[in-house]
Amino acid sequence: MDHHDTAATPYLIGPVELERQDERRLVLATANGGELEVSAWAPDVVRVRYIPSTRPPATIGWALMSPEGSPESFPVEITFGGEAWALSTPRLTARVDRRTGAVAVDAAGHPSPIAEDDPAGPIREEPLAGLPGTDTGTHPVRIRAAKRLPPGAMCLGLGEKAGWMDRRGRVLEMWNTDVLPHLPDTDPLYQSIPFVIVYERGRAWGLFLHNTHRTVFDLGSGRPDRLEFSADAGQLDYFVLAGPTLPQVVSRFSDLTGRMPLPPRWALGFQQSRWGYMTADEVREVASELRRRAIPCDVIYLDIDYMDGYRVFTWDPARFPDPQALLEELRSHGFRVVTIVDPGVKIDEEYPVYLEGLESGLFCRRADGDRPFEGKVWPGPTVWPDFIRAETRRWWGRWHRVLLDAGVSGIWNDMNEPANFRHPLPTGTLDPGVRHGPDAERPAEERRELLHTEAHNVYGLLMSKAAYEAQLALRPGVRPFVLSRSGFAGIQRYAAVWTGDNSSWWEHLAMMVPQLINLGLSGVAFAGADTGGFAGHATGELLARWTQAGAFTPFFRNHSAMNTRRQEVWQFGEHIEAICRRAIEWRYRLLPYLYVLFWEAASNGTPVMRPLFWHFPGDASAERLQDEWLLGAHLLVAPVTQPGARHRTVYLPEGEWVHLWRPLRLLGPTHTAVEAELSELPVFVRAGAPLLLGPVPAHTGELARDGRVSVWMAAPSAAYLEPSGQDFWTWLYEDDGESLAYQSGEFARRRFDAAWSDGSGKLRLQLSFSGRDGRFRPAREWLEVVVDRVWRAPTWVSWQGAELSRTGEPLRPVFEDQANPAAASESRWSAQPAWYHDATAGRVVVRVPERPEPGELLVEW
Ligand code: MIG
Repeated sequence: MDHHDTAATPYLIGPVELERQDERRLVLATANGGELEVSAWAPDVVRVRYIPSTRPPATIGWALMSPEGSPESFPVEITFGGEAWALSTPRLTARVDRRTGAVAVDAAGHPSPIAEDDPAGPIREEPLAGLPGTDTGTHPVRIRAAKRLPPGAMCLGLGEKAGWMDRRGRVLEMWNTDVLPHLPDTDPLYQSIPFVIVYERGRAWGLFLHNTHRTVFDLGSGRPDRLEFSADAGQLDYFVLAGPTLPQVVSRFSDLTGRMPLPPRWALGFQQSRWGYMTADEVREVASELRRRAIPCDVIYLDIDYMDGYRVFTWDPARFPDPQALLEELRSHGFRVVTIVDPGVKIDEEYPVYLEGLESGLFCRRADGDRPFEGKVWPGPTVWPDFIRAETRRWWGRWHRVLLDAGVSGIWNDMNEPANFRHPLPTGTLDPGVRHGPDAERPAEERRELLHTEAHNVYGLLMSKAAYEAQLALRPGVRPFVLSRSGFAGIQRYAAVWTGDNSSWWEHLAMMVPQLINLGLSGVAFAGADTGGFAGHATGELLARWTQAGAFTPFFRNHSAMNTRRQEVWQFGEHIEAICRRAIEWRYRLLPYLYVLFWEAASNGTPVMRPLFWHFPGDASAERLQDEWLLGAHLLVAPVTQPGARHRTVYLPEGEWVHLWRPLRLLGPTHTAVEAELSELPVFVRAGAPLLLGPVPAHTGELARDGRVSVWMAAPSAAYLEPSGQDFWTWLYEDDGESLAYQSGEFARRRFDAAWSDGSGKLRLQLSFSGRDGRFRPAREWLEVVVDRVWRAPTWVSWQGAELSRTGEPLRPVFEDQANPAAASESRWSAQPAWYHDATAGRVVVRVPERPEPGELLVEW
């Protein structure tokens, strides 16, 4: 390989020469002694790696599901056309300019190249002084790359960052940090997901920077037409996901970094937490208030005060004298308990966790020797487990027995950036030279020691992996639950994420929406913010509005900080309590629908909480919205995020929309002012689209014996129907909600197709049920179909082709009922399916037998 004099050319890495190629990969020698590698990971995903002449080792693939490429087989062609090399798949061609080394990708569905390098300087290097080298014995170099950013495009994704949805114009850093408060430009926060989606009018491509060091994205700040990114050390390793649609990019990202496994159903319920439940009796009191006031709730969290002097995996003997009895008692009232686990281990010569870890050498090591690095967190002087090592993860996992044996159902991993009080906030963490690893679970070439600078951003990810795997090992067959503050790309495989220490500010209620939307687009479907706000004092109105909105987010937990005003939903008087109860009840009614969304997210990475343009690509008004979202395809949520507001503007995209609670129907696209009394959140449902609603339980445990469900639709109006009619569909997916048996066929799944047509002045619904797949038997005798907003009695109702008779006895829809096993199995309506028209409520309720066979229901009026 001949070396070019870099001073003689404006291009650091060009010209490039062919070094070698194999089936899916092209390796080029760069002018400055490095290597540029371009390979096809999937038909629509290309990976680019630049390895500088210092030859830093490859990124350890903790974030990646399948480093070598997706398992599908597809043809790859590599050609050289004189000026450029080209690597082509059926969906894209990645070109490398011979003279400059610049990369660009032509991809199906994109009119111009994507991920196109700045030809003036595709890659730059900056020596970084002051940091010790890696095992190559050289000093690290920071590498920068720059891509062209098309003028109208937004920059989405990048995890939970503060601020608005479109990150364009900002400089964002990936370095997990414990920080409070979250101002609009506070950066970084707790999570690092170095994945950006460039989106414009229905077309999207993504770039995942696979490097765990501190990385920085300049999203058109320094230069409006440039997307620059840099990594402090290591290789420049990135994936371009070509789309061309947003769902394709996000789904591919979930192939690359994994998907959320189906969580236990109880984790979808309402959850109550507070830093400051000091004693077992205080926890009992919270639990009994929730039940006494009929506030449905599934989970109570124990924050750091349950521990003995903040020693992880202990219980305070005076304040929590008999955890097992406490948890049993709570369980008998339907409460699960999730305990916080902090990584900092107290230095205490009488504390077995410390002694064991020390003896086995499982703590993070100082730069200057094998002694553990010491710092300070809640317990005082602490050391940190080295989660980079598989043996530490297993050892830590075994300690979870202390909690699981007491009856704990899930683990809440906090402070895992990791935070260190010895260095002042906001950057307080371990020293850069602290040593980690190697990870014995990685392939041989990745088993190496690394510095904290490289391990930092994956510390929380690997701690969560430990907590997740511990639950699988100690409680086989039961779905784990982990909630994590910190993470890296791939965190969704192990944990749900909450957005950390927000404040009880209206601004943070508003910010929750773009934060959670972007987390969803970054692979994290199961995410939420502290409802009511963590820091500062909530007001009743803020809590009401936040509870209404939180009920429609994937993870729904009321949490607040010590020394703030108490903010359980009854703390602001009966009026606010009633508003919150109603919102929480709706959360529970919607669980059958929500569960299907979680199952979809687990199957293909589709976010539960979606921006409007997910379903309405190309709608310019939808594209800029971040004060509304879609929960699944059919439910549009428009939270009120200003004090005193009693109406708000709602944008409804194309189609007919019906207010979930008001007699209001609107034809989109439209901007409309909608009333929103304090008691009411504007929520719209697509007319004609099936929702799945259930009864309201005190907690999800009651649903195991009451599987009643309503397939609920708001009738579209004949006036707005397309002449050819209109079709909507949904899955109904169910299982036991708790075990892993669904993986071996213990589930029930069927599809409902609703076809609406206008037949000579009569509106007609044909609802087809597919046969029920799977071996799970839902706990119900009847399947209920409700057609709402029907004021005239039907003239014809048939099931399986035979006319159904109208019953004289009113049928009350299941979602107006409390969960109740007796009601689920009762056969009051004889063995006959029947229907009822409630003229006052304006709805038709039909009950047909729950059978595995396909079915067909016709309703005409
Ligand atoms: O330094 O455990 O984000 O949810 O209540 C604060 C106490 C430590 C930060 C978490 C918060 C939790 C709090 N923790």
